[in-house]
Amino acid sequence: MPEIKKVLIANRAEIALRVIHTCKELGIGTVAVYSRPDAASPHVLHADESVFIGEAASSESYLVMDKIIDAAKQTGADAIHPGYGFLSENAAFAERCKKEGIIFIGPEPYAIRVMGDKTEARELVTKLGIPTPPGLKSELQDLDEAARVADEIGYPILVKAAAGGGGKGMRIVHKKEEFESNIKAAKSEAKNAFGDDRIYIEKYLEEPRHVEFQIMADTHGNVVHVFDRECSIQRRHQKVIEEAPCALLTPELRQEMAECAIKAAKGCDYVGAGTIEFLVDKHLNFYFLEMNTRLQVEHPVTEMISGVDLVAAQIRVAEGKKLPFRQEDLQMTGAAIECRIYAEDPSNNFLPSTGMLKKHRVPTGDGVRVDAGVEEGQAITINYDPMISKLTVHGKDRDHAIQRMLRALDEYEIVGCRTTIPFCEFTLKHEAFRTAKYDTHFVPDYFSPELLEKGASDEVLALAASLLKITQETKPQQTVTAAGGGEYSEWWKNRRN
Ligand code: MV4
Repeated sequence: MPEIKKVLIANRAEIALRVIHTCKELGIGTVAVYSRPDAASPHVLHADESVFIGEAASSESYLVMDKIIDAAKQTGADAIHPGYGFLSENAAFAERCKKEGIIFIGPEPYAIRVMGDKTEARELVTKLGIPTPPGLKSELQDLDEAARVADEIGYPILVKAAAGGGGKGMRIVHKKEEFESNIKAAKSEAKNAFGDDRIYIEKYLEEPRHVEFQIMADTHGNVVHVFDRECSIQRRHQKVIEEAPCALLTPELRQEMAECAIKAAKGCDYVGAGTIEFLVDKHLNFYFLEMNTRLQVEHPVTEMISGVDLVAAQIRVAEGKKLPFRQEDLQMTGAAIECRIYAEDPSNNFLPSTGMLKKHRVPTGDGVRVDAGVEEGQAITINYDPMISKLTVHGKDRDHAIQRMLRALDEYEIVGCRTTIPFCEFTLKHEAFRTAKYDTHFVPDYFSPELLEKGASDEVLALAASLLKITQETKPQQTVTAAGGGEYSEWWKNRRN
């Protein structure tokens, strides 16, 4: 395999910048592609070269294989990093790159195809002895047979689309009488959404937690896991807050789940960075959900607890090099939390909040990482995902990471659009989150807009600041007491090394 000298990043915003950063550190050239509204975006300005690929609609730019391949040829890029979304889990695109002699930084088309088909993935991992939720072994063929299985495993039942994933095309069936009508509706929905009406059924797990494992595999048969993440804080299947490691797992359970994750990766000859998603129920039973064959949005929490540069590992593995670490070389240190900062209004049903980013002042300091795709002065439009940035912090333990995140959220200044920062603050202060006793229903169970702290106007803030100054100046000097209860508390340690 040849060395990669120039990478075209077939993506935009924060993830394009994330890949560019590592390429630069590795001395690899970078090519950005951009749509018309992205012409002056940071990912274009930071790349060595850039190629215009079309209009705002993704279907005319970031999703057009021919344009991406042409851009790579035109600039002499020897590899393409797809980021997440867009063409990242498109087996035909990976195949096309191969045919054109361009390295696709990701798994082989076979792995993308198998894991992209949720019933095939289910069949494959079941054969490998990995637990899946009780249900039909493969896609639903016969309605009477399916109804019998539903009776056996018991209601509620979840109907899922084979071509779905990420929560698209799911329906909960609560009782027998609603089974047939729901199956028919789900089929027609799936046909409309994916052009594929195959569905399957599973027992609906009631209060699950979403726990996923990061794996990394090379072309020499080495597969390691880079620990786990918990992503149960979601809103309409959109993750909002993720953490690593998952606070629920014991070392034994982590080991057992990691072995399953590695088995799943080996079972589809996986190469590169991948994620195996599980649901964990309140009895700590775990079930395989799906495998994502790409770098995930939330990969920074894994990088922070492991010290691994996942993008660098992806690139080296794509060159055919061996993984630079063995399982026993990897260690988890402390805890990390990521908050996705969206241009959405949490006090108004998370409505997209577009506008000019008049001010974008990001938090700084030890253990704070900001992956932003937009800069001050740029407009937030409805053309793409409304994510402004990912704010990730690392602390010596979970409590420390929570405190650090609250500090960082407080420091974050955005003017020009509403953001999900108040929602993140609400969550991080919530008892259920602080005690790590939460599941995928956190948002519907606990959140309502009235519970958000009212944002104060600039005048009120200025007044409050001057009042605070006066009270502090007149307050008697605080006495300094020793930290902890006599025990050496290591309060001075930032990380747990
Ligand atoms: C489930 C489930 C309960 N039982 N499967 C949602 C996204 C897709 N990846 C699968 N999902 C679920 N599958 C069974 N058998 C509940 C969900 C689910 C969920 C999963 C993870 C995170 C958030 C979620 C929110 C609602 C439902």
